[in-house]
Parts: sequence; structure tokens; C-alpha cells
Amino acid sequence: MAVLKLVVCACLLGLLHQVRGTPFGRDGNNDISWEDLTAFDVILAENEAAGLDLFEGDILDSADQVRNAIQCTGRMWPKGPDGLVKIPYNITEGFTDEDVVALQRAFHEYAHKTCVDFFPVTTQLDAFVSLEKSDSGCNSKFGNMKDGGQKLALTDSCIRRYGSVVHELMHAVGFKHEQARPDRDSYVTIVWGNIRDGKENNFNKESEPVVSTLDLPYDFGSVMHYSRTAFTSNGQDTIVPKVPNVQIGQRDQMSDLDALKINTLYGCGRTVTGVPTGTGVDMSANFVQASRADSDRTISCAFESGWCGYTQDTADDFDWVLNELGEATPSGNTGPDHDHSTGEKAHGHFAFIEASSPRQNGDFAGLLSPVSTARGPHCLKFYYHMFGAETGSLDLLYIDARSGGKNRIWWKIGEQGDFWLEARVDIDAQADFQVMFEAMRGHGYHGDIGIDDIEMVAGTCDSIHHCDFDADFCGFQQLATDQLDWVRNTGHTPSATTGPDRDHTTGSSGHYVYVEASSQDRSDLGTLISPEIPASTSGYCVTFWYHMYGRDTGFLRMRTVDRHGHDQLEYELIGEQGDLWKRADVFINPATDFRLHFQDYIGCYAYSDIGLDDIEWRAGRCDTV
Ligand SMILES: *[C@@H]1O[C@H](CO)[C@@H](O)[C@H](O)[C@H]1NC(C)=O
Ligand SMILES: [Ca+2]
Ligand SMILES: [Ca+2]
Ligand SMILES: [Zn+2]
Repeated sequence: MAVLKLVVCACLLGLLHQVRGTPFGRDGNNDISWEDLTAFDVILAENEAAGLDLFEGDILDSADQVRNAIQCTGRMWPKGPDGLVKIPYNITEGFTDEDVVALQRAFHEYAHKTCVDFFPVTTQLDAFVSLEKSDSGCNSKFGNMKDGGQKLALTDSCIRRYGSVVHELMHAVGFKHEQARPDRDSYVTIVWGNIRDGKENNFNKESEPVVSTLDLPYDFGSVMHYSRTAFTSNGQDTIVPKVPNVQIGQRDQMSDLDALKINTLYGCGRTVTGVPTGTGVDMSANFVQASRADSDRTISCAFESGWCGYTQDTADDFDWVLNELGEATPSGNTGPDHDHSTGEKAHGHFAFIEASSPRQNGDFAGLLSPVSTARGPHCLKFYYHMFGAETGSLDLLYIDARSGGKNRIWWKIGEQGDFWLEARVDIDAQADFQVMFEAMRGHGYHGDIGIDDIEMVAGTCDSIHHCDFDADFCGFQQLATDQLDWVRNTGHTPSATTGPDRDHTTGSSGHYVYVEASSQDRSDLGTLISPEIPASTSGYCVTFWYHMYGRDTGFLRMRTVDRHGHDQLEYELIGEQGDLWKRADVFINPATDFRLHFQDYIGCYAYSDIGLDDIEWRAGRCDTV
């Protein structure tokens, strides 16, 4: 007969709907029965019957939005204190009792084989899976969309082909289809000539540099694998395994490798490979990283956890204070309104003088550092904020610890503008010493003065290379051969709910760099290259501030690359890190002259702007004193 072996889109569908509930019989050469249909066969048939044209057949995002990552860390679900990955669900109306049993069985399978804990919602949450009984299609969103109840639709047939339920849930957990892996061409042949016109994009594969395979073997038996005839135009196979006689696709359950994939992605019982130690996914978005400069015995202090051993001078008129979290200094039109370290109001602390009554013109407040035993050339850096029409002055005094003799080594008088400014002062100590920040109140209450991020490092100030991007790229260049460019920006990025909203250096009108994630067409990498840096026998400390906020945030990587192409990954951070600037200190020790490559790999969606600012490098370890 003229009927093709199997035309999934048409005849399979007809059969599926005609003979629901009973295995359908043989049809000439057609030896595929209901029993043989894989999870994906049923899903695709249902979606095509419903006239749905979804990304890769069943994902409720446009191709543009999903991007090419199997796992978008920004779309991961949070772990509970018990170490289990918590995915709340709601079974909405329309499911029969029998359906609910099938759903429960799927949840049970996840609980049994993986660390994913599906549990029923009891209150309205920011993120949960809303299970909907559908008569038009089986589909799911990809990962945690954080958009209230995210739809996961299932028809009668998909529920009956139990693997389809497991499949759609696994999209929600954060996985795409197995044959989209970057290495799939080593395992399967895509027969492009058998794919229906216009459906070829369903066979795109992921591209590097995604940690997409999780270092696990290719899994022909994955419940996430397309079937042999997916999107066929003529009944012939569209996917042919390179291994003879292997079954592809799955009907009944998640495979062992599927379970391992989930546990690996979420770091349950196995660590994600390819991520250097100590730089893994930080899922605690609200975590404020206390600057590593904070320590009780040094001059360096970011005021994130108190005074770091700084004390009030006893011979002065009033005291320095720490800001209340989330508050500007109490008076308007004066003082900093946010922390310098984090760039945010709601995170971080700085020290300031409050100029309001009862303070008088000419009152002094001194803040005394711990005693430093450092010797030789050092650079003392700090940020100060002097905003207000009646601002007095800020002096930095060097005090000989033994004699008490004082030297004024730096000072500023009067208003400097509503932003944080950096000061650098060379100190060449021959004996123990302290420094004192001495602020004088001006002739009115518009005179709050703030200080933050005090840091003292070995070497002269000139030996520290710094780029704040405020005036230009300071010799940093774009890699020409990748898809995206870093741009300088001031204020917030164009997209809401992602990216920095201000420069890190000044907290105000300066510039930072970032890669705009919106409207990129599957292109994914932007590399910013430093000027060449000579090799140093003592290595280098590289410090930079990053801002990784947005639910789909991808990777930030720093590599060292030399002229011979020797390329070393030095630092990697994955996923959302909170709506604040954070600091990274990375010690590197390349043997030859090198350049730093900062790479932004965009996440799976537009909400993934990554900002970078205040890149600094200096010879030596990342110690502060
Ligand atoms: C869960 O579904 C029920 C039934 O459709 C609905 O009434 C309820 O509001 C849903 N709960 C949430 C948190 O959305
Ligand atoms: Ca601070
Ligand atoms: Ca800047
Ligand atoms: Zn799917």
C-alpha cells in the first residue's frame, strides 16, 4: 500500500486519538504500535495535533529565549536545608483520580532516584510548577522560571504514556533534550533529508562552552531523547544511532543516567566537573560576601562585619558611626546613600560622620587603625564620599606607634560631589605605625563624610594596575572572533531585573563594562582582553568586582592566555549571585607574558547581564595588611 512506514505527524496521530486506551494494530509495514511509542513520540504527536509549534517540540519558550544551554544555572531550583532540591507543585483542576496517581508516581520516582523533592504548594509562592490537564498538548517550561506558577501541561495520552510525565517534569527540573548535546554527532547521525521542511531547527545542538554534558556519557536510553522518527517528513528515521541495534528514547521511566544527570547538576552526591574548586554555583542569592580585606589585625577594612579593630580617637569631639543597613545617612543632600563595596543600599556598611546637631563647626572625629607592623613600600587605598554644601575636611594622618608623632599624608577639603572617590597613598614604613582618618565638621549639617574599602597592599601605588572603565577601556580590547562585545555603560542596563544599576567605582556617574544579553541570536560569548602583562616570578593578584544578577545568568570566566596560545582557566563563576557588586581576588602565576581574558557566556535568556568593574592587578599574593 501507498502508506509510508510511519508518518508520525499524520497517521500516528490519527491512530493515537482513534484508539486511545487500546494498543493500535499493525498497518501493512507499519510495525509501530502504541506500546512502542516513546515518551517523546506521544508528546510530539499531542502537540502537533494541537497545532503547537514549540521549541524542540515541547518547550514553552521561544528558541530565542531558551538559548543553547542544557542547564541554565539561573534557572535552577533552590536547595532546602535538608540538601534536597525543592520544587513545589500544584495539581490544578481537571485531573482524574487516576491521573493524580500517575503524577504521584512520577514524584515518587524523582524522590526515589534523585535529590529532587516535589512537594505540594500550600501558599502562593514565587516559583512553583502548575500542573494543568490539557486537551491540546504536553509541554513544560525549561527550569525554574521564577514567575509564579509555571505551566506544565499534560494530556490523557501523555499521562498514560507515563514516561512523558517524567519527561516534562525533567524539563521543569532544568534539562533539554539528550540529542541536543554538543557531542551528539559522535553518537547519532541526524538525517536532515528526512526532516520536515521548517522543522530542522529542532535538531540544533548545543555549542560549547557550555558544561552541558556534565561529563556523563551520552544516553541513548534517556527519557529526554527524541525518538528515531521525530519530525520525520516521510516516515524514515531522522535520528540514527551510530551504535548498532541500540534503542533510543524511553517510555517507562528516567534512565539511571537521567537520574545521575539530575544529581550531578544539583551537586547531590557528585560534584560538577569542569568547575575549579571553590568557585562553584552559589545559590544563596542574598549572601553578602564580606570583603576578604576584613580582619581584626590589619589596616584593611570594608566595614562589612564591623570596625576591623579600628577605634575612636579619645581626644576628639565626636565619633564615627556605621550606617544602618538599608539606610542612607540620616540627613538629605549629604552623605553616601549606599555602601561602596556592594554598590547597594540593602547590602553592606561604610563608616561616616553625622554632621547634624549637636555637632558644631570645627568639631573633629578621629578613627584610629590597629597598629601595623608592615615595613617598606605599601599602597594604602580607600574610598571617600564628601557630598554636601557645608562639608568640612577629611585628613589621613600617619602616626608613629612608639612616639605618637603625627604626619598628615593626605587630605581633602570641602564638597567633592555625590559619589565615592578613590584615594591612594604611598606609605614606606620603617617602624610600627597607625593611620587615623580625621574628619572635621564644616559650617552646617550638610557635611556628612563617608569612608569605605580601606585596603593596604605591598608595593608602591604606581605598581598597581587599575582599570575603572570610567574614562575608557584602559587598553582592554574585544576578542574579534567571538560573538559579543563588552560595552561601557553608566547607570542601569537597559533590561530591568538584570545587570548592575550603577558604576562600582563611584557608585554613581562612572562607567562599568557589561555584555548586553537581550536580543542576542544564539551567539553566546564575549571576551574582553587586557593589555599584555609581563610574567612575574612572584605571580599576580588580580582583583575585580563583578555583578551577576538576573535569573538566567550564565558564566563569568577569567583565563590567562599567552602569545603561544597557552590558555588557562583561572576563575569561573556560574549563575546568579545577587543584586550587588561582589569582589573576586584571584592569584595567578603564568610562566610567560600573558593577557587576561574575561569571558561572559550569556545564560539561557535575556535576564543575564554580567557587569565587571575595577579590575586591578599587582605582583604578589592577594594578601592585604
Ligand atoms: C492550585 O490549584 C487549585 C485548583 O485549580 C487552585 O484553586 C489554587 O489556587 C492553586 N494554588 C495556587 C497556589 O496557585
Ligand atoms: Ca563597605
Ligand atoms: Ca567604574
Ligand atoms: Zn521535551
